Amino acid sequence: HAELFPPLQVKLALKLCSNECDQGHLFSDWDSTSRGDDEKKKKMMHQLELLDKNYQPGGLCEYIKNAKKLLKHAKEGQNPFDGWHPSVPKGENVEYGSKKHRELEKIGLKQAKKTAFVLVAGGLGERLGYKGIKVRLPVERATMETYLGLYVKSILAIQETDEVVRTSGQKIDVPLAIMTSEDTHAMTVDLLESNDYFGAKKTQITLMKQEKVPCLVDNDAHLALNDEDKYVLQTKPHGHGDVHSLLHQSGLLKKWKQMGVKWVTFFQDTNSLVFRVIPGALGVSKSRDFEFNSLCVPRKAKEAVGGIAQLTHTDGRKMTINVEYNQLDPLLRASSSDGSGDVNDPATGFSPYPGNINQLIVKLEPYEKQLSKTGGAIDEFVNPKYKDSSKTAFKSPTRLECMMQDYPKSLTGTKASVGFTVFDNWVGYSPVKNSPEDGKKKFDDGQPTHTATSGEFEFYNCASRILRLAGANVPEPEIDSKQKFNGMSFPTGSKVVLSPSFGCSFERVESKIDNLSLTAKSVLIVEGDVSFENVQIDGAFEVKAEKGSKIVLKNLSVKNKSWEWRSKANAKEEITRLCGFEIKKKETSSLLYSEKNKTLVVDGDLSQLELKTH
Ligand code: UGB
Repeated sequence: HAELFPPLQVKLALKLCSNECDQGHLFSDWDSTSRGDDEKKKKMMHQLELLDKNYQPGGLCEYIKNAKKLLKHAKEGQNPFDGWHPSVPKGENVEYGSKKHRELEKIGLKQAKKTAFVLVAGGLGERLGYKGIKVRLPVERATMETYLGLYVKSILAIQETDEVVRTSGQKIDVPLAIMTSEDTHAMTVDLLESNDYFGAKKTQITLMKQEKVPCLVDNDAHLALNDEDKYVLQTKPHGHGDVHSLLHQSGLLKKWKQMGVKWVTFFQDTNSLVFRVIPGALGVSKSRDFEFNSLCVPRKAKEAVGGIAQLTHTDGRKMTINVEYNQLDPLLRASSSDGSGDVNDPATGFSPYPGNINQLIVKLEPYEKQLSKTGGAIDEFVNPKYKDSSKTAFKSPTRLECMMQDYPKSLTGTKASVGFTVFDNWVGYSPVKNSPEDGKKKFDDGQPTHTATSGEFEFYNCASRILRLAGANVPEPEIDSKQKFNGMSFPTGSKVVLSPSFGCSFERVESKIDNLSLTAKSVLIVEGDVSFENVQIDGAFEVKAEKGSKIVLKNLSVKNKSWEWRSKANAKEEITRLCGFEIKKKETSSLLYSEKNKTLVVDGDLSQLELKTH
């Protein structure tokens, strides 16, 4: 069939049919098929060429070689941690709002402006059961801000702090790269475009699309063809670890280095709290000169977050690394004297291993150097589901995967300093990963639910607690066990939304509060440069100072009927179904000010506020 294809494709086909690659089965029917299939054959060669190009370094033959090795290890039951002994590593524990935290934030905010941000958003989030991309989900429904909107606005808020000046003396735009996939790319572009890039410049945001990898049918790493179409290869996502090779291949790392960027901060698609802890964690990276810093929270045993462990090899090598949640229990069982696995420490009620929330801060210069050597390749793993204990056949095709947090494995044996920073859950980690049904099972099991419902309430509760730490009088949230959302109850109280432009560090928020109190039924939504002096709120209050303008609120007592979060089961509308509630807005007091370079002082005069009855 050589005459049908360009020479490079013929070369690739011959390589795939070589003894080493052993993929002759892909073409075994070709002689007996009619000429009518030529177009399909061309498409298949095109797909193979793309798969070859996308798996870097090494192409498809390297993929097959790696797969054979990993499948052999899996069949033999080889433990990837053979020879490694786990122990609890030492890291930096930071109490939000403490003196140490304030100092770290001061250092970190300076670094934040020399940081490039990378959002991995190629996953579809099947566990959540949401049709769209996860970054389109609203973080909360008081304002309907999306995850992507919140992230971009947080980056812009960092950019706005003081002057953002580089060595060239020019103001620079803090860069954001987003890794998408075939599943999420078009919808991500659409979300950005239809929201005018959430106020960022188009050139500030770079999209990098990750490609899928071919599936494997057996232990000999034969590639899988589609059941319905023998000219199409089955493919699946390769995992978030692709982000490193994409950053390398795209040339972004070099570009950022030239711009004066010092740090790269990675984060995931749904964690509304991530930017609350980034300034402090950057402060830790800078002051301890960490080349790699994983953000962590205290982890409940068996929770679906990886655990950071120090692994020491029998030959003396050491590494501080994430052990993924499905591997932690067997590793701990194998190495403990009493066979206990992933269990809580009775003294604290948490696993002794800090939970990796996959917010990673790397130092750009050594990272860029290291990737130039490795091409960004990350240790892979395979997780085949076998038909039976003979481990000879799979239930369905599998594929190799890789994870972004495994980057430090490539640093083992070097002098690189790898560390981690722990913040409390309430301020650092609130992902939305599970459907209401799976969340309910976790709820019954006493585990965090990581649902759209918990995500929304945790967001409000975090802001309320920050206000409390800043001296405001906001009641602690309480659980009303009679009020269930999708069968689950959560701590709830005042619903507070502090937008990134109100303050991107604790000190900035604190500087805006001088005697503020809220009742439990209150809703407070603040955006922009707003300060509170002797303000009492018992109702719903939205206040917004547009960019460049300022509002000072003094001696005010805002009172109205407020809003209510009402439980609603089996709603037709998708988001309502995921959250299990709808918001009944009764009355809202609101204030918007947009005069540039001016300050509006509202001193005891309620008539300046608009009262909306919905
Ligand atoms: N993602 C991609 O961009 N591409 C892919 O191919 C796959 C995913 P999940 P999981 O912090 O909560 C991770 O599926 O299994 C993106 C860590 O491995 O949410 O819950 C995807 O869009 C674990 O150690 O990951 O586990 C999303 O943004 C723990 O830290 C991100 O990758 C856990 O997250 C994560 O994808 C956690």
